[in-house]
Amino acid sequence: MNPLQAISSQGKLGKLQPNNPFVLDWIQKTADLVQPENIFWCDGSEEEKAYLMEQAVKQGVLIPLDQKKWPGCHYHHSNPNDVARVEQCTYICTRRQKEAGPTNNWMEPKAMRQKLQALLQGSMKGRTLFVIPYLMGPSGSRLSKVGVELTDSIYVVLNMRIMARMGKVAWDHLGNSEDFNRGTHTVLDCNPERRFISHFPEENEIISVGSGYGGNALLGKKCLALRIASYLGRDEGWLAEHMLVLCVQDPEGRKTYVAAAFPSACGKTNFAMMIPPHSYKGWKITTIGDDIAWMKPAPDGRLHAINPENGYFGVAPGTNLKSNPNAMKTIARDTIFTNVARTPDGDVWWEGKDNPPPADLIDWKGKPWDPRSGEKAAHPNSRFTSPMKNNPALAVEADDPQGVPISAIIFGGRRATTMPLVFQAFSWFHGVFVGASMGSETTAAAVGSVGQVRRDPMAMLPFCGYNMGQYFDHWMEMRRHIEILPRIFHVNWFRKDGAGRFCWPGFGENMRVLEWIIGRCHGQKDAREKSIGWVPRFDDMNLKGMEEMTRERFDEMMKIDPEEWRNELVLQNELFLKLYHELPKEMIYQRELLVARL
Ligand code: SAT
Ligand code: MN
Repeated sequence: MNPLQAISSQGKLGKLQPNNPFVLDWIQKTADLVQPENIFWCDGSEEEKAYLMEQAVKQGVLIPLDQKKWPGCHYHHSNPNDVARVEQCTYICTRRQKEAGPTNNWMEPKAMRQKLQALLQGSMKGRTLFVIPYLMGPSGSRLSKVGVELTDSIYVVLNMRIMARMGKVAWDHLGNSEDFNRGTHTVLDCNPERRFISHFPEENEIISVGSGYGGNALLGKKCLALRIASYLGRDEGWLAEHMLVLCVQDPEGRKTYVAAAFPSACGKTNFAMMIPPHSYKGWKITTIGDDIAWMKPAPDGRLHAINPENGYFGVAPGTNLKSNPNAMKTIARDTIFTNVARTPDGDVWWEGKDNPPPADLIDWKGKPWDPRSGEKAAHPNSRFTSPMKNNPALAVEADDPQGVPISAIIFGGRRATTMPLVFQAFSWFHGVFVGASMGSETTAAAVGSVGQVRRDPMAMLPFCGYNMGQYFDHWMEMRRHIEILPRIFHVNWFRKDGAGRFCWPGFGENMRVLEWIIGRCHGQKDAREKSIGWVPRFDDMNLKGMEEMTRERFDEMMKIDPEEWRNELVLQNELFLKLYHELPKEMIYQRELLVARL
């Protein structure tokens, strides 16, 4: 008899257990350690969802919203000490420190396991251990990966079932294989002193303790789909990237697929769901993914991308009918809101929502909100978790096991100065350098100061599961395996003018930049060669209908200021020096070339 049955007591639901001996053995060992009262095998069904929602509401973990206004939607307050990713508690545990590299926290795997063992011992006494089998990526894709998360958080289960394909689909994909990610998660007493988000890439394992929030706890997302996956991708010849993927369809019906990397909370979800301005008749944007792309060279010679996720974990503040109408429709049902503000009668609100704040608002900490207090009602990193199938602009290709062929890769940061609206790299190697030297202002998505420019290579600084220098090398090495290389671009929606106003309106108007980018990919748009790359001139871009965008304003937005660039080179060098021992020579050449051109 399966020994696990002795402690599985959950009636008729979630009976779906696999026969896979590796799964059973590992779960038994974990259960022996954490000593749960029950084991609940999640099957991802609607019936199970209804049951778990009811349990979560009973336990006060979720608060139902007004079901007329917000059908199927719930609210969650997190612990106020647990509201974002914690980079200082995130570890890459490889045998050699060099493997993790200077940009990651490192601990020797044995030492970390010992520490965690002590914390996990008996940690689920009197609690239920949920077994979450999940598949990252479309069913039947050679790029998809199976993970199993063991967690004591019902909130995590309910979020994971939105964010990943959960249940039988994962067991079927796995079969009797040993090739799955082992994820153990427990909230413990949610004490920041006992918070460790630990990755063991050599064992394809994650152990996360002490946090129940987002990227710390939904292990399929940043932990597996970026940190572990980037490590696997290096060894298996593919890329796991912090990128949205979208499809641009032009009036002739031609489809072009674009991947774009921006740091957390810099508008990836908005860009992925963008609605073109009125003047763009016949143009359409559809969403493949809004946060993560797995990309592998395909037999057709192109780089193909899938979105490993099945839902969106998006930033709520600033989301409204103007900034992102598709997101507003997506979150209108079956959504879990975390740390936004709410009203006693089950409505939600956040800074930058369409309507002014309703009376009687309850802030993200659960206290009555005083508009004069100067405090935000919603936490700046408050989130919505929504199924991607709710997105009216969902691409038909989102579920395609073949993925989509990428024509353009865009890197972008949040920069008040220095970086023009857009430029194109001269070559793949130059593009890798542009991504590698990227900087961006920090946001509320991670604990720490906000608004400081830091180097965030390819928006992967917090997510690269191995040595960043080797990661650049892997990017360059990919060139040999892709026959038809995507073109590489850099954008900055956030440059400010002398008066401190944004130079560019952003949102739907970004379509104009996208049109230039895909025009470049198809050899249909002109540009001028400048020191930093190919740059559009005023007449190269479609600016029709933008009265405020005069030639002067355009030139100011596109300006390459020698003083600012001197400073930029110094900042870039700080990261490169840190990575010096593993930095590919080509990166140094690219830097020298840039210095010479400037
Ligand atoms: O909390 S998450 O890491 O999932 C969101 C983000 O930072 O991108
Ligand atoms: Mn992200």
